[in-house]
Amino acid sequence: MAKSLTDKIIEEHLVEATDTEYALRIDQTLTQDATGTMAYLEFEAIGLDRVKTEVSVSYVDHNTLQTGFENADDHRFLQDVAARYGVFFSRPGNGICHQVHLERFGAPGKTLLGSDSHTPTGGGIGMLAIGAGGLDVAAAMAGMPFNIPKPKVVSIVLKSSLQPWVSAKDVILEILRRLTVKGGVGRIFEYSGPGVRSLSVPERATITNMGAELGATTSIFPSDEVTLAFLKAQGREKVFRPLAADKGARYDEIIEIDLGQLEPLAACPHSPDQVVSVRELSGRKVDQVLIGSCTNSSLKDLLMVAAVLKGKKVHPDTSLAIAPGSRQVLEMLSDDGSLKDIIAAGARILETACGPCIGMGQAPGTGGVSVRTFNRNFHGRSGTASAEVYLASPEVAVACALKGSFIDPRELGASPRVSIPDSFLIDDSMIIKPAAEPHPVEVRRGPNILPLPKRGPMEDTLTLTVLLKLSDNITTDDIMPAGSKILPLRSNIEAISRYVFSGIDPDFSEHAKAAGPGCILAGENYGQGSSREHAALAPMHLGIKAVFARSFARIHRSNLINFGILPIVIDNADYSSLAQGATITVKNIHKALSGASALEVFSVSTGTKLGCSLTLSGRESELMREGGLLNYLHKKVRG
Ligand code: MIC
Ligand code: SF4
Repeated sequence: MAKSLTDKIIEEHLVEATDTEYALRIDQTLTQDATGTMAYLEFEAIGLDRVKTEVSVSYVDHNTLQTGFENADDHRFLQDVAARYGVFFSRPGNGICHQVHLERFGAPGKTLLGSDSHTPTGGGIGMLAIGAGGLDVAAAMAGMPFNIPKPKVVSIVLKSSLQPWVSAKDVILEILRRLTVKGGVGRIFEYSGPGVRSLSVPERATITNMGAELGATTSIFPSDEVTLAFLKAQGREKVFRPLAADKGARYDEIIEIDLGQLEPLAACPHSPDQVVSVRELSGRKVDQVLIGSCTNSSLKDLLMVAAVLKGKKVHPDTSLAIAPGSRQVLEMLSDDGSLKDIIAAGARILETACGPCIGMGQAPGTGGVSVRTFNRNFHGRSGTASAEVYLASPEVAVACALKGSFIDPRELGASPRVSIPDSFLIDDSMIIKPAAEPHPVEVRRGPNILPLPKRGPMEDTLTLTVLLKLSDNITTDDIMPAGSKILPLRSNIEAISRYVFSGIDPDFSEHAKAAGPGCILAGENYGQGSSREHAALAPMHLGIKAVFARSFARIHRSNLINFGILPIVIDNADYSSLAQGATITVKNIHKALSGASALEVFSVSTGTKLGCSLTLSGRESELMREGGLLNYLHKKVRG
């Protein structure tokens, strides 16, 4: 039978298939510092001596602003732990995990599991690359398969090629416009068609990166002569293998996009799917432009930006800042003089890291309009609650920086032509190899790195207060905000839990602790966005035992299960009738987890039975019974 590319890679890595799930062998893992400290604490708790994957890499790119001892201590812990357990360590300053992984480790046909939701960036080079919580990545490093719900495979057929000034960002913005931030849940997007050949690997990676904003499990491009050229230029052609779907492969859905018909687009505040054409925004004043992030910080992107800026000056009322995605990109910009053009135009050069994308500096002024080449513009994520953040391509962003207001870059005249070189500058000296002998390595822990909190055994009956009633599409940034003040607390759950839901209710954590066991009531797509398991761990610490939602985002649902929080789907009528402050009783939990009978949920005030369901796979029920994934793994690995 003709197979899709997704089917082929899944088949090669299949450990087990049930009616609802695939268990996949994981070849590579990546972690970043904001999720990595927990992931390695969890790996340590599993109790193995070395990772069992082909390649595991620990990156430092999120918490690079060192305003106190915490982040530097975390970096040192991560470096020690990498040496000790057989993990490559990419030093701070070497670049953003997804960009560096694509350049130096990505390989077609391999599976990659990363503790970051934008891990699907690797799909640009033909990997099956999936984002997950840190504990799932720790399990993969311990050699355990990773389970995904059987996905729908969607074919996106690309036709013709992009017009000048239109770029890969516009392709994914167009898909977000059509499908929304919920449109990819349970799906893998597989790209094909004659338009694929016209896109370089970094452009493909922009598209697969931002597929995360669709809620997709992942996105993938074929591995072809363009992939080979990229790998050759990185001195890594040895890992190349051609990969594509068979002719006549069947898909669950098919979407066609004529690249030649696309125009420059932008996502308006406060969601990546609020997409309009840049023409419609024309003339609106822009206070700040930021270029970078794992979506758009490749050499190609920044060569384009430099070419547009050459000989010109940034508008006096607009601040332009640029964070190259990797040291390789920065060094090459410096070597060919492009960096000089960028600096001379008045741009502010930032460290090669996530930086402002995760609220590490560059917060806009009050009510400021910021145009960013990033992938998320959730309310408050920039660090300024009143800011208006737009997402757009580097071409649109740089045009706005020159003009001081929104402008369709096609108004700038002929577009500069840039292409990626035949060979990149290769210097892996900032990637430290693991120690040959693990045992002598001492793992140093700063005072902010505290042991993992534990959840007791699963209760059979729970009486819970509804601590918050929320609407649709609540993000993990809403649940567990990031930014320069809160991110340094990622290794200290007690301290970070004070900020749970703080953007919605600054006193939430106090209320939650005072109320006793609690739950959250939410609409659809609860927990969209990042993979941060702190959005489950910290609520667990505050005594939250269940989330009742209309539906859940994939990674967050898994994180809730991993930490023993019940992800219960509630029907619309009961969602509407319940109010904040209500009390809910959940009965029969153990029987429901063993499949013997259904969960029983009642509203205490009215006595009525609520329309709720708890749908877990066999494995998920088992680990819930054990009190979460860590206890379950401990048992499995140690026997
Ligand atoms: C993000 O873009 O939201 C992050 C920060 O990279 C997160 C991970 C985290 O919260 O540490 C993600 O995307 O998973
Ligand atoms: Fe870093 Fe932003 Fe990418 Fe997250 S989305 S990995 S914060 S650059």
